[in-house]
Amino acid sequence: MSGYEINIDGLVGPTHHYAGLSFGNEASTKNRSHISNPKLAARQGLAKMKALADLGLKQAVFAPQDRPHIATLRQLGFIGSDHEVITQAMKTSPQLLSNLSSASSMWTANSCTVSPSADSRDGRLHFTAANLNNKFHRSIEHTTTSRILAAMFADPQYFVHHQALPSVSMFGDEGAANHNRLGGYYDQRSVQMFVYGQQYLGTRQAPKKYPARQTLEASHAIARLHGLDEKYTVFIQQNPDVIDQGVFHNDVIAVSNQQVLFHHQHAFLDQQQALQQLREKMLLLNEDLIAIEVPANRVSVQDAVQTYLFNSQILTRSNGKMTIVVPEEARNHSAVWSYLNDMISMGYPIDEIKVFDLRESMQNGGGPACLRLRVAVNQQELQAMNPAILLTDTLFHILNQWVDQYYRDRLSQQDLADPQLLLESRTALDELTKILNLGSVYQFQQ
Ligand code: SUG
Repeated sequence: MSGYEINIDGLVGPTHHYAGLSFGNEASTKNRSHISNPKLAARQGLAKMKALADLGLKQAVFAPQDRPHIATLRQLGFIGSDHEVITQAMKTSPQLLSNLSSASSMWTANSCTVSPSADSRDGRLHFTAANLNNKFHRSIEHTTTSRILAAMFADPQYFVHHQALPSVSMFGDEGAANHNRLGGYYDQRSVQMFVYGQQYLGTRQAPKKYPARQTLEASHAIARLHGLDEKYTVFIQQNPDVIDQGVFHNDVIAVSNQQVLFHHQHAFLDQQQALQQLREKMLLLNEDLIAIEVPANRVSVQDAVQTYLFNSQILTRSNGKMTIVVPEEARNHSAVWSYLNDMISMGYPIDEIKVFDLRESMQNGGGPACLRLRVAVNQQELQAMNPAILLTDTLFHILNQWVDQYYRDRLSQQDLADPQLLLESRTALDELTKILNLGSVYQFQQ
């Protein structure tokens, strides 16, 4: 194996709660106002990270954002001390305070789009922070995301950071959740596959009920910014009908690793044509596409949305074989579990299933793949990145202790106005920046 894929998982923030903020994401809507358990959420995420690091994979940690976001509340006209700002916001609209307190940055698949150096014209690794402009609570993430990314990948000799695209509907961008890379070794040129929900300028099909968050115009802009070669880039439209069934990101219906594309029969518009295009581009690199298409008569779109079968991680182990990482919900569903067990005996490279309890994140529509950002690097880039974010046994223990010290095991919407929560969160994040050697990445630190 040459090159590495680093999975950078979002550490769940201390204000994780269920606010029903994401129209089109059915789990978010369904679990609105449920009591959350931030401590358990963070521990569940850390347990997954540790298990993958124990498999010998490169695993890293992405810091959460500071919430409630006082700076935005001030921008919206709330004044006085930080405590007064929060109290007034709660009085005016608990839902508004929820928006500014969401721990949604935990889903780091949405933090940015990443193009490895092997694919870029200038031979550097490119990051574009996602504007996430379809949802207000997520649209405020990208400034801090950019700072955290820069603190993790600082050396300009290897890493390039682009600011988020203009925050308007035409350039709606959801980051890596709508992006896949197919090829051979991680540090060799591969085909980049951008999946968009809707073409904004034009008359192509669009979903009717739920929003298409990613536009073709945004995907094109990112491919340009990252200096990608058209010969090895494809733009595929997500099936608008499945967006209307709750597939708000492409990573709820398809996932790739190296040559493998694991996807549902109804994932894409004009599916066979789209796959043929991908296959042809991969052949230019002497790679064969291994398309694992799950038929609707084995797993319906509804089953996929309920269990997050495709929001799985497919990971290459040191022997070249692959493991699929799925949430507990996939094991608890008989049709999905039976398909998965059949699939691993079909002779594909995937021959092992690992199951994780990620219930706290799942209840807001975030499975194993939402929680991680994939960054493919070569040896020099691995050496050049911030080593303090890589998960070791020691870091795992430190982070668990840190969570136990600062996180609550119960949080409701009412609790968001508690000034003590702001203090706890800020103290926790201040300490975390030292643990992960991030410098001053939060506004309250300046
Ligand atoms: O953007 N949920 C997130 C889930 C993101 C999942 N990411 C990927 N599929 N890659 C979203 O819809 C819910 C927050 C709330 O309702 O409290 C939320 O933001």
